[in-house]
Amino acid sequence: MTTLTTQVAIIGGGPSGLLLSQLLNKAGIDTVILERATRDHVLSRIRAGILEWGTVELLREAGVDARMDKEGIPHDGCYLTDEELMVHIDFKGLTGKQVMVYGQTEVTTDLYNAQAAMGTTVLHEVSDVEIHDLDQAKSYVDFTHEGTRKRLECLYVAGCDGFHGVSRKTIPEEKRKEFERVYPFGWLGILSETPPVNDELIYSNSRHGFALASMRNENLVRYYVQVPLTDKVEDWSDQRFWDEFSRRIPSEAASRLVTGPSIEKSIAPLRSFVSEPLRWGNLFLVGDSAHIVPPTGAKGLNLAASDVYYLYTALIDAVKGKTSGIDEYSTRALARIWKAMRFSWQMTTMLHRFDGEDAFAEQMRKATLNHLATSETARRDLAENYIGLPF
Ligand code: RFL
Ligand code: PHB
Repeated sequence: MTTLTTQVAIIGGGPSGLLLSQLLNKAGIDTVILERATRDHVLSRIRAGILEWGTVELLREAGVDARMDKEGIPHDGCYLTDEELMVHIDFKGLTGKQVMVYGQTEVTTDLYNAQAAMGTTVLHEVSDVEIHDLDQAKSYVDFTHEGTRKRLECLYVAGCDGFHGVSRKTIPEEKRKEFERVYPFGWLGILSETPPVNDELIYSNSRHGFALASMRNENLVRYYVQVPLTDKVEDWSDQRFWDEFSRRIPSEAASRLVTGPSIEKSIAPLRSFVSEPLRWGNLFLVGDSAHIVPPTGAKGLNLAASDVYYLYTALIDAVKGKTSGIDEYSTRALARIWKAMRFSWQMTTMLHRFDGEDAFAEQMRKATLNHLATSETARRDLAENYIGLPF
């Protein structure tokens, strides 16, 4: 059997795995990334669009800031609206901080390029990954690559393989505690080469359901509408999407809407999920492999980044023999994860209509938005969470 050796084996070459690898390599620690899909496949997944400033700074630390600084768009605020109120959340004025509009596909592209320049081994199209000896001084990962079974020996394993990966499931079921809430709707998202309907994001709770107007650049929009879980992408022609989207955003914004063909269209279910603990022997879970948030708070990729921050600093100490950081990793990361869980759940509850909900629920949503409209303290609380709690 071909045997490779590294200090940190990284399962999954999405944003978590790539960023962790890049930061460890910069600190002189050797890594190998095992990724199930092709690079093109990873780069074709249109997902997050909003980076917290802490994520921006971590990307700088990783040395992948040049294109982000040129092409990313800092945003000072966003709008939350229902059919009566339009509330501006002035992030900059309330917290002194901004967020950055820069797509996940761009972050991942920059990281793949940086990893290639670093000479890191990234193996694509690996399958049947099995993680072994997590309770021993050294562990190993067996996998199939280019038709042969191979082994990767390592000191530590980072499980960066997303919600459907193998890492979390390697932790014995009786040792895991899982928390989950599945929401009874999904988001249908489209990408279209048209100018944004507004210069800041609009989160809109209309009587026809939720819509979000986001963007990637001055001629590329990312728009979403809440849809029933039973809907399929094929049910949504471009025309149907534009009609529905324009009746869900404020009429003044709709009057400026420029429509065009979609270049991507997909439906994502909404879920909150946490699996505890994040550590099992030499294995550490990072990002979506351990937790999922509904996209309403724009937290998924940013939580992956804060996990990476806690883990990479701890691993640097651990390879030098100081293990207090890896011992604390799970507790430190989970404290921040649960706060982002709460915020994402609160934003989702405030902005969506739930089938079969009672009149009380609607009044609660209205009162929450009304409170935001009239209380700077409430707006500051939202802004502080949106721009990202400190790592
Ligand atoms: P990923 O991106 O799922 O990457 C995991 C990688 O692991 C590979 N893999 C395996 N490799 C080897 N062996 C196996 N057995 C494997 N199983 C899986 C996969 O092929 C993949 O390449 O997880 P990661 O790296 O933790 O990154 C997490 C983020 O992708 C995710 O949290 C965000 O996209 C969530 N998200 C958003 N986050 C934000 O911070 N801001 C946003 O504005 C935002 N918007 C979104 C979002 C997610 C969305 N969807 C589709 C879920 C909008 C949407 C619509
Ligand atoms: C996006 O641009 O894809 C996006 C922005 C904000 C969110 C979710 C997704 O809350």
